[in-house]
Amino acid sequence: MKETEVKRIPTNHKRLIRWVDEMAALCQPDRVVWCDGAVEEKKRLEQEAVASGELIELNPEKLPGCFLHRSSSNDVARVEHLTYICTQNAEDAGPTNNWMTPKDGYEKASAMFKGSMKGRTMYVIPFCMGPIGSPFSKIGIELTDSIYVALNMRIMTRIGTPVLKSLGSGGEFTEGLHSKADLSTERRLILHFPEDNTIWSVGSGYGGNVLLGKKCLALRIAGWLGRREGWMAEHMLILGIEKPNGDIKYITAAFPSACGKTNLAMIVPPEGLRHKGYKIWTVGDDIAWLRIGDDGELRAVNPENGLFGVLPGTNSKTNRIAIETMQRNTIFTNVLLKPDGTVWWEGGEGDPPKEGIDWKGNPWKPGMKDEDGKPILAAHPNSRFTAPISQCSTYTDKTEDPKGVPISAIIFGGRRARVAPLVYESFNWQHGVYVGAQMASERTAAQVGNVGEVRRDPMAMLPFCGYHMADYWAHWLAMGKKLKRPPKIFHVNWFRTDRAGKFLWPGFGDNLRVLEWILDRVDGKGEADKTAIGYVPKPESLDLNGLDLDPATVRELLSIDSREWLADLKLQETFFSQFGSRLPRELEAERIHLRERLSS
Ligand code: GTP
Ligand code: SPV
Ligand code: MN
Repeated sequence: MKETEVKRIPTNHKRLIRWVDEMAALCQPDRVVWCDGAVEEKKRLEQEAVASGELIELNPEKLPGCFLHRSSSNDVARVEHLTYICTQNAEDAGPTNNWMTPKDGYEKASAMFKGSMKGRTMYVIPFCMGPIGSPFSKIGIELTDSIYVALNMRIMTRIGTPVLKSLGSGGEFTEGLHSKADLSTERRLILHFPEDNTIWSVGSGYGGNVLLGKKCLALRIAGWLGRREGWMAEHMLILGIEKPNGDIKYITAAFPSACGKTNLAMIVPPEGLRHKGYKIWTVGDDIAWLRIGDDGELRAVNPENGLFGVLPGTNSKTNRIAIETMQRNTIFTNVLLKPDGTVWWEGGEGDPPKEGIDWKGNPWKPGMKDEDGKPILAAHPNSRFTAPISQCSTYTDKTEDPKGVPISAIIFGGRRARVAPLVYESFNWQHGVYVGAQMASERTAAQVGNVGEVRRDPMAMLPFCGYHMADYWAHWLAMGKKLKRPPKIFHVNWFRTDRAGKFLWPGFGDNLRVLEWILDRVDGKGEADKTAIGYVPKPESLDLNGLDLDPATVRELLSIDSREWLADLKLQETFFSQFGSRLPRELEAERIHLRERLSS
């Protein structure tokens, strides 16, 4: 082993220094580099990554400060089957999580980490989830042998010396260890040890598997902490809608991965509603930490500092703000490289380019087929961009407010070709928690698995709830009781289709028409029919001005088919049955009431 070379240790936090030493002894890097977060460091890392081929510099005139990264082709999405919660008792992880004992977890992963950083640099990245210095923020340290991870973490979180200062000589932090190791799926594990405030990730270099502040800390570990400390960590966007009179209402929305959070978080009002003068403010696009403020209101903070957004389908018609945001200082992952040093993906700007280099690094032309006759994609379906959230033109400095923004409505939503109507409102908080708990959605490319298959995904948290799902629902119910005015809870579905599989609802900017109705309901206005599943808008209570949608389609979008719902309820009952007596009786009661209402 080469003698580990440590440049300079910028902290006197003894436990931190000892832990870094121990992990370096395990992984045996050639060098240990503490990241300070400075601009010079960013430049240096970018140069190194370009020299090693991990990044490709894009056209500096057209896309200044932008880079392309190609991940290993077996490493393109979160791996839920390799993601574990490691607790002493299996019951604490619950039936929806993979589980190992901490002893097994540490042993299995240690064998993979052993010597995995030989010949590499170990970066020590101090990062803060939430504004630095806020009593509600959480600090983590990620040790990684990936320069790509280091560069992404500095966009996605607040990193470097200010974080170490805030940590002081004895502060609490989440220990995060990551190594790409050999990128083999056989030796890949994403392990959470909530009892030790520790995350170990090995064998991947991509997204939520390795940006440990994101799903691992800000959802799985934070959820565990939040349950003890009386707050919630949720897979939600946070958005402000300002009326011309200056009144801003904030909402959160939980949709499963690749089901429209980033898009809704920076929604552009459609032509037909422009005259109403709404302004949109983006507070967060993926994760919300929810707390009860001193005033008894629900408040939301975005713990992140950047966007890690889906690219396919993103263009200036569907999401103009995202396209503008990614014109500089952005890392593109797994997209097509065009001859002019810019990038493209399916559903991106304009027609497919005549040629380029695809996400795997091979020459590409439109219409190319693989040996099975399937079209060869220019970009991977889960290709993504990483950009600072502050570059978003709808960004608001409310994102920096340590107390968070007050929430008026919570929206759940899924990708359902059938069953779920465009929008409905729950009867009250308890029913709303049930609506979230019974949610289902078609699988997307954001995780390895069968795209399109319908699965229950409660509160869009199936892959991210770091403890027993039934206890998580009990926590939701308990939080509602503590709130002075619990926000109203809604459910939306932008993805209903006709028999030919075409979306019935135009989606994107037009979703504001649904948000308008939701805000009306919050204000005690907006007309609705009381149905078996909740309040559904009367067609005339949606402002469809400028939208060419025939009345039959609108009726279809808002229709509820009891037979379909009863069939769906069966699947939901099967899902609930695995929670046994731990299922909160309030949710069981809601389920029975729904069945009765649908059957009558
Ligand atoms: P994660 O980052 O994985 O958590 O995803 P997300 O929930 O932020 O999803 P995102 O907004 O990135 O959208 C995912 C895909 O859905 C993209 O291809 C979008 O173009 C598409 N999409 C978003 N909103 C709509 C909509 O209202 N209608 C339709 N048809 N597609 C949408
Ligand atoms: C998701 O899959 O929900 C994402 C992307 O937001 S990842 O960072 O991979 O979790
Ligand atoms: Mn997400």
